[in-house]
Amino acid sequence: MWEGWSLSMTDDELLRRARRLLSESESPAAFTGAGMSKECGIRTFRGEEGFWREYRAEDLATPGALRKNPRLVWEWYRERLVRYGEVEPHEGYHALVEAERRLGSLPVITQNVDGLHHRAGSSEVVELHGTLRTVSCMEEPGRTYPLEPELLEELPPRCECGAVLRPDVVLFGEPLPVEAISRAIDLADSCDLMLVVGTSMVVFPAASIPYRTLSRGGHVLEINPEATPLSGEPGVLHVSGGAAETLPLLLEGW
Ligand code: BV8
Repeated sequence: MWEGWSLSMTDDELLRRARRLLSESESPAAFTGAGMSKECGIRTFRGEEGFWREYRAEDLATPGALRKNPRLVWEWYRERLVRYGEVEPHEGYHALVEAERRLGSLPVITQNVDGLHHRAGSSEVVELHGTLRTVSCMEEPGRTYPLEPELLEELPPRCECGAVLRPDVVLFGEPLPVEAISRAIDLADSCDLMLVVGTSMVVFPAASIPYRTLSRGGHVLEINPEATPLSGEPGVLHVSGGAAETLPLLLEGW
């Protein structure tokens, strides 16, 4: 039942409500975006540092850019991959794993391709926007290789057949993997609480997932230092804060 959370609540009261929502949840799920990895030192897409050189993700993460300038697109992905190898999951990731242990399950639906939820130990990670763990031949799409660092010594990486290899991420204008979006929809439709962490809620169809939970009377606990289009929706408790410091706070006292 939506009691309505007045915005005049103190931070302590907000945290107390947030802790209660999480600790009393019988079927929680999490939905994360680039902000989840910000305190690992990985840039977000649309924050102040959302540009890479003079490009935006929407310019680079497209099939056209990959065909027209595969070297440039791979320079961007290689830089990100190198960064992923330099960082560790922060306390917020481990808090999600601890919450999973206490609650029995906490599937994580993520838009991120940095693999940090896997490394932190979450049991189920649904990668809506694909992965950088593997690459595929652009001429023979079924031909997939693990993305080993030596593949990136020469850019763009090439298949044994000579064609350019593409990262197995979902580029703009491409459909999401059927299995991932179906599983995400099932989770959104069956969870009583969705923890939404570090996403600007602007990329669709991924951003429609938390709305599904709300539309069925589920609650959303949003962790983000900024407000998003989701923040003011009925059924959403927005806690303004960073993932690394806020998620561990939610585990206190229960
Ligand atoms: C599709 C690839 C159709 C891998 C990504 C107009 C309106 C609406 C939609 C569209 C439109 N025009 C086009 C579209 C569709 C388009 C889209 O949504 N565009 C947007 C930009 C308008 N969507 C698509 O193209 C999708 N495909 O629609 O296909 C179709 C269907 C059938 C058949 C054929 C075609 C595909 C979208 C997937 C694109 N690929 N990634 C990669 O390189 O990473 S998207 C990219 O954006 C990443 O995955 C990223 O995760 C995702 C979303 O961004 P966020 O994660 O939210 O990150 P952002 O930087 O935006 O925000 C960070 C947040 O963190 C902020 O809120 C910030 O306040 C917060 N934060 C900061 N610090 C912290 C923090 N939070 C917590 N703690 C902190 N410390």
